[in-house]
Amino acid sequence: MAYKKVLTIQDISCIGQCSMTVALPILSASGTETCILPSAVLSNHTAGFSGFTFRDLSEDMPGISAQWKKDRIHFDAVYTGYLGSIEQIGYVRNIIKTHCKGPVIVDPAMADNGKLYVGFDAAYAEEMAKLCCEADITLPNITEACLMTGTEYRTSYDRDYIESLLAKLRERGAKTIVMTGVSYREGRTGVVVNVNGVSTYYEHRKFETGCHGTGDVYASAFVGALMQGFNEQEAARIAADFTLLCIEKTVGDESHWYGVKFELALPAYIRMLGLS
Ligand code: PXL
Repeated sequence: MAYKKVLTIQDISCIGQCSMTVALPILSASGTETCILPSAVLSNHTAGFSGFTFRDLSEDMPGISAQWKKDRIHFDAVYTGYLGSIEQIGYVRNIIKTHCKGPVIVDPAMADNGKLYVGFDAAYAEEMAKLCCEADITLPNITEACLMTGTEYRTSYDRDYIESLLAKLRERGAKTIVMTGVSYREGRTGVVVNVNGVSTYYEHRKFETGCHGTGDVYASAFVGALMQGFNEQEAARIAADFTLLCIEKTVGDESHWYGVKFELALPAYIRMLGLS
């Protein structure tokens, strides 16, 4: 069994089952040593609560990196999610350059359903687009892919629309693209994995109600599978099956509107990876 060390950079939302509080347990369950660099600390995530506190940790990043440098700390991969500011994207770029000796996986984690998350603007989206295009693998949803390519967001589309989004991302320099939430027919959705310009599609059932945090659950499970030696297509399928199971365990509980009960699906994830 591979034992890899990954650094994940994303926020700590104290409440809400997203970003670091899902990445850390999911990556650990995958048998991956997980180091963390919090981008910001929030009282809770920014979607649906009455408000939120936000402490940007950008300023701490250069010092943390300088200390790691003294001890020659390196990671087998770096996986980034929700970041705190444009300035921070620059720090993250330097940390990747200094400490990463393997693949860089960037989840833009900035928009969904045609809209940027509260607190982000077009300038942030543009800087994040650049980071995604520098990465070895990026995992945008359709909204994020549209923002990154200046394309009009549509809820109704066909394969040509998705392929043109992928082509535009590749023109901007994107390498492997894992596009989530791609639905070509009623009741079904899936993920397109584009490697070297060639797309494969994994389709699965679609739940009518979307759950918050599934993008983070998906990206974390994908990275965990990748670290275990699965290729991009296999990792994309495992992450999709796991995310579906997380949603299945959550739907019907209206008190749990803020996230998914991913903990209940972790044993199944471990089995999907062949670890038990
Ligand atoms: O799930 C993405 C995410 C991560 N972190 C914070 C968020 C969101 C989405 O709303 O608000 C703080």
